[in-house]
Amino acid sequence: MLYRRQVLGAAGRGALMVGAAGLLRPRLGWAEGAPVSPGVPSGTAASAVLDALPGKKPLIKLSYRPPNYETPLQYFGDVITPNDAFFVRYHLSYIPEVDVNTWRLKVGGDAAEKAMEFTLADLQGGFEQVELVAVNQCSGNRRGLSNPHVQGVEWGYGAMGNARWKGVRLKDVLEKAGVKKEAIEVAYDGADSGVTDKTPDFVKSIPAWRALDENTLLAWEMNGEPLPHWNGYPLRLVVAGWTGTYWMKHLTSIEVRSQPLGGFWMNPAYRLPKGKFPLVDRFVSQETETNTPITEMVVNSLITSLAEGAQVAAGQALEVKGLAWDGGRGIQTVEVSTDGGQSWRLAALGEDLGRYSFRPWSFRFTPAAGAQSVMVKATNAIGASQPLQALFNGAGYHHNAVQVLNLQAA
Ligand SMILES: Nc1nc2c(c(=O)[nH]1)N[C@H]1C(S)=C(S)[C@@H](COP(=O)(O)O)O[C@H]1N2
Ligand SMILES: [Mo]
Repeated sequence: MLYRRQVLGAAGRGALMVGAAGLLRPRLGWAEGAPVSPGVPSGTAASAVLDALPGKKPLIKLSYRPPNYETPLQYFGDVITPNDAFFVRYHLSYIPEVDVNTWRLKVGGDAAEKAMEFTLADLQGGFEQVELVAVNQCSGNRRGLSNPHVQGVEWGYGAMGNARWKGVRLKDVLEKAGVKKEAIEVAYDGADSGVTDKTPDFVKSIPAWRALDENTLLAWEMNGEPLPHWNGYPLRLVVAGWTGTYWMKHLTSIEVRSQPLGGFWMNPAYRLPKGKFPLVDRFVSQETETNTPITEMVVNSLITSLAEGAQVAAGQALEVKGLAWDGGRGIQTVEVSTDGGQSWRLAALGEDLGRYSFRPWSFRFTPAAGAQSVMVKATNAIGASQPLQALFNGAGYHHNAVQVLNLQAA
């Protein structure tokens, strides 16, 4: 029912490219369909189109069932990503439109003192309300840039967004039900499901310590509005700093557990080879000899004011703008190189909306005539930075290689 493709006008995608994305569309490198990121597999570039889900602006459609829609670069000019341009990621194809009047959140589990049920009004009225600006980024953001390419949704740069989330602390709700000493993980489920019984339900868990962290929220509001359907109406989990996989949408139940959660989406999905990434947040109850669940986002940055291949004026000062973010330690510096990485200079950091937010930055330089590259590298408060080459892993997670943007100055 929710899969009606909005008719985008007789001229279809051609008109959209000029109207919605024309200004950012470079002359080189991109295929016909949609402004996909340079470097994604050619099949993806050829088949991706701009398409609007109900209530959303045209986004880069990578798949329709389940809906996977990426935010085009043009919407990252603001530090807060607009709700109607915020990316959409689902694993399962049956996504019910939740009726908030009959919707309930169940809280229980073998490591909870008692089982409870909450309406949205119970949550809104029963606990301290909090707001937090935080980046929601898919573990597989930029997977399409993996070298060699790997299987999965071939995301470019836009499987992420930054929003002001409002809700209550998960901790406060769990404490109302009572958390037993033996609690090891907190698991949860959403209202969506597979079309057949064979599809494993999307159920996830986080360590108990992370569930009790004050920056883990049950959120009903995004940028001052109720959550859009496609971003989890009426309630979603916000696990600030951790990748999007833990940010369950259309949340229906929470289980405090004395045993680790099993199931496909915990293992083998969303795993990283052990020791490959500089992990800080560990998820010990799920670790194996060889791998670990993905946890917090790695340090990353993006140039947002210019697209790959853009033409710029030689001999005139050019302001380059972008965003930097990490898993919540906070961005310390952003450095830019305009000489292929030989020398790096500090960019100016913009407004600080908190350590889980995108941090805007800007940098001025004067391009000389000809081919000109701009590279950007962020470093966080604990000294973690971005590699020149992405650390390869089979699922294409945590792609945070230093971006190299090629411009033409004339
Ligand atoms: N119910 C439900 N919640 C979900 C998912 C899902 O498939 N179903 N996908 C997760 C993943 S992998 C990501 S990256 C984020 C994406 O959030 P968004 O669609 O609001 O951008 O939602 C998470 N929450
Ligand atoms: Mo994801």
